[in-house]
Amino acid sequence: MSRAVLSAGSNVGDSRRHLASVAAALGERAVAVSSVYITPPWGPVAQDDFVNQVIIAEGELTPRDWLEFCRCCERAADRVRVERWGPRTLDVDVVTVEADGAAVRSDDPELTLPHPRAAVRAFVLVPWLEVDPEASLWTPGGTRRIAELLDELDPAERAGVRRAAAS
Ligand code: PH2
Ligand code: MG
Ligand code: MG
Repeated sequence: MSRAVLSAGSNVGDSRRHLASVAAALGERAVAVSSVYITPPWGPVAQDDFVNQVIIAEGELTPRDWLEFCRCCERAADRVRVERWGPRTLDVDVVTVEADGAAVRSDDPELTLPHPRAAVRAFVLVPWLEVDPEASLWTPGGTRRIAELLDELDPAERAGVRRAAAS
């Protein structure tokens, strides 16, 4: 059994429906689903706001299987890869995988674990904190509580991540 933290984002099409498709595909493997957050686009591309959500999932899946699951969700949302950091119907990233009680670490460029940018993205940390306030994350500087990582971000970045009204 492994436990994965997945981060989903969308800013094209029916974004709320695209996010909902991930938890639906997980079914009973979804053990915690955060609220939906409206988040300003991070990165060099000017684009619409995203909606983001974090899902904690458990199952008899390897890290590779979780990656394949994410890609399958993206394909089902007709995702096309146009531009790095650019607009997308659905992006589902594997943030961490815990197996046998330990965080899996991987330098595989296709699946780097933990996700190398998760520790500095408010749109990942804020929803994750909501569903697992005690969570911690391995970083090159040591294993850190995600609440602490959030405190170290620019307050404006944290404040930009707003919980959406329930739909
Ligand atoms: N994903 C990106 C680029 N920028 N910004 C926000 N707020 N949320 C995202 O999920 C996101 C982004 C590419 O993966
Ligand atoms: Mg991705
Ligand atoms: Mg991403």
